[in-house]
Amino acid sequence: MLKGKKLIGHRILIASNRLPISVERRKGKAYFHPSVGGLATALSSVHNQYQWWWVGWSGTKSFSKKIESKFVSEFRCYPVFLTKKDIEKYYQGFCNRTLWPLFHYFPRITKYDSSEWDYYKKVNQVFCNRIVDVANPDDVIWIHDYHLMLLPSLLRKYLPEATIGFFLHIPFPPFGIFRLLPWRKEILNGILGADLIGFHTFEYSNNFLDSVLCLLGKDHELGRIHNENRIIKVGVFPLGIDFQRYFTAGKDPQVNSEIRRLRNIIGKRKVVLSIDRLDYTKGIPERLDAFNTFLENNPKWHGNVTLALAVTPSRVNVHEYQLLKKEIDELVGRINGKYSTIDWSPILYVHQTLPFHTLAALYIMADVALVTPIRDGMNLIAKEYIAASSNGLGVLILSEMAGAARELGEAIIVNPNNKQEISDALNLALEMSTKEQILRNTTMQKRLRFYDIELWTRQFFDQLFEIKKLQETLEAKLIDDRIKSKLITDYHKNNSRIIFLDYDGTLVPFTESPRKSTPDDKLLELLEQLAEPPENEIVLITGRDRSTLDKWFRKLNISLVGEHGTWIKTKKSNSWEIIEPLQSDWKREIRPTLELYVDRVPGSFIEEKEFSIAWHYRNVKTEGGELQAKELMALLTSISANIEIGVLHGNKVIELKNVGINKGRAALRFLSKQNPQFILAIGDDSTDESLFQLLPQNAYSIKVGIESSYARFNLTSQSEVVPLLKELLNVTGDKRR
Ligand code: GDG
Repeated sequence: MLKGKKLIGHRILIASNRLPISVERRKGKAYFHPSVGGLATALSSVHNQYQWWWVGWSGTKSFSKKIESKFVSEFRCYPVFLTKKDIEKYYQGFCNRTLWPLFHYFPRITKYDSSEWDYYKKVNQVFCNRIVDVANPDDVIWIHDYHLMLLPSLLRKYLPEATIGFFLHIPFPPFGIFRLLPWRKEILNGILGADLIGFHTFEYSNNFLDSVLCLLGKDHELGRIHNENRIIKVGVFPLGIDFQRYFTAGKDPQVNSEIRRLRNIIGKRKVVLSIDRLDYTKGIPERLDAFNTFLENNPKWHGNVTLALAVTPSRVNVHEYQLLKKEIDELVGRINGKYSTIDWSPILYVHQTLPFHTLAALYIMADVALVTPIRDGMNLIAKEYIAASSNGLGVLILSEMAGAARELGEAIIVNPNNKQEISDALNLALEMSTKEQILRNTTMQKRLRFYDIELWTRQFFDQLFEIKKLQETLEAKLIDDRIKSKLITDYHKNNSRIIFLDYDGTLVPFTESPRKSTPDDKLLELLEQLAEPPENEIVLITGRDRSTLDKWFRKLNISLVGEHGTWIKTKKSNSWEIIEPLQSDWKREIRPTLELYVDRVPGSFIEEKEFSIAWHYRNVKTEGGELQAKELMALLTSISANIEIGVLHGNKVIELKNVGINKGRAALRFLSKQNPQFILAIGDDSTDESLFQLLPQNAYSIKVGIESSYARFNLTSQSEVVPLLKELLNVTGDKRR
């Protein structure tokens, strides 16, 4: 396993649907050429800098050993072979007819076909097998995009220690849309096999985290999720470009001669540029409609402006794309038919993949770039256009629905469905002063130059290694036999001991209702045995109210702390004492809000204690519980802003209590009086952190669950707590063991 080390010297295995190189056979000869597309273009510039290897579909179902070895030796690519049926069902089917529209917020055209889903699973397994075949133990595996969302977890089964990153290039839809997918949980669990999961924007990562919470019940802390005994991280990495490549393109003689050639065709007219892959998410018909509105409203521009419309062929075998192509052809024909004169056509239209020098020439020439996708993960065209403007001229009109709009705020931002707004933006852009153009563009360029593709890659790997390191740290904190035997020896060696034990989630598992978590005889007996040696002080420190604690534990010779540190009853005093005089009238104001949520969320209920009040939603059957909890949390935080009340989001419960009251403070009462030589504290909840935090270095503080904590050690699960306590007793030679 790669242990928190740097990238250099490690192979990086990139897995993506397509290899960056395709092979084509013509007249018995094989021709290799680079693939066009966001990911291939973006990574090609850094591909050669590291020890990068690529695993992906080769474009065919097989080819000769000779070609395969050329792929490996010359291009560092391991081809994956897929059959015609695989491509039809997995790629054209599940990827393009299900995931692509759904993830781009087009649920109405999304198809759900279980046989296509079966192929999606199959192909992900094919990729997995190929990677398992070629991966070295120290390789870093970087999986890209929606075609391979099951791959992280599949790989994790075969390579449990592997370092795996996953990046999604398209949007992740809001929970309300994602939940429509019949295989939603499988997809989430598939992605969660990665150590680091990256998205272009906060919106997408929040959508993903919402879905993980609502569908799998897993919450996050600063993007960190606890998944199957591993901490993993969700982060935001807006994809950058190879800035210098575009910024210096104007110096290339081939680009310059292309500019001259195009100028001859277009003349002195202003150029509005539109370049996209042929896709309904890119909003091409809507853009043409808006251009029509612009011509309608602005006769002064007739004959003076040309829309250079380049549509790159894509998914040519998919019916919807063929229909879209037809629609665009017709719209262009209609607009040109309506406005053309003998020496001017408003739209110059090409449907082909342009060579780089033509693309760069168009970027440099264009007075305006009209980039108005209906929904787009990022959109690199917008960034490339700005980067190519070495003289600072040109105006970008950008859809607010593109991820790139988060970074390119100096562009004219528009709603892609608002024809009038786009028409006005065109007017504004065509008349913008050069001074303002330069001001806007240089600001954006500064950002793009800094946050380029290299930094993007580096930041992704830095965070990947960071989370790996955290996993190692937590692994090292896991109580193993060595730590356990030291704990037992220390317990045995010292003759003044204090043991703090949380109750729910620590001594007993969570149940549907707090009332059902009654301690059984075995647990009571264990506590009694622990409390028996006179040198032991056992403190049960919990969020429970004092009457419940009395009912369950009054016969035991132990101290009790209730309501997270509000009430203390020491074994000597035998009466409850409040930690400080507290107010409780605020509960009257808060209760109606909680009652509203009890009405709204079936299965939730209120638990009221003397100085705290809690809303439980453990029994809520629908996924909505977590969303409602989030909403309630936000509401309560704002309601309680001006009163001395803290709002805590615990395990399936939201609890309000007086500020400054916590388990740590209550524990101090015991520690300051007794000065024990041996301290043990075990708890599973965020409320236990205040206790862990104040304990001395040599104390045994144990967090139940593999999560970051102030505790020195971790136990994997609640079921290990009672056995650990029993082991302590066994060594002391307790007579009733
Ligand atoms: C996905 C997401 C996200 C395009 N036409 C030609 C050509 N291109 C190059 C461009 C650019 C890339 O292809 C297209 O980038 P987009 O960002 O528009 O991306 P998608 O292909 O839709 O890809 C997208 C991207 O992944 C990256 O994460 O931004 O949101 O959908 O680099 O320059 N290049 C050449 N000729 C063309 O005709 N040479």
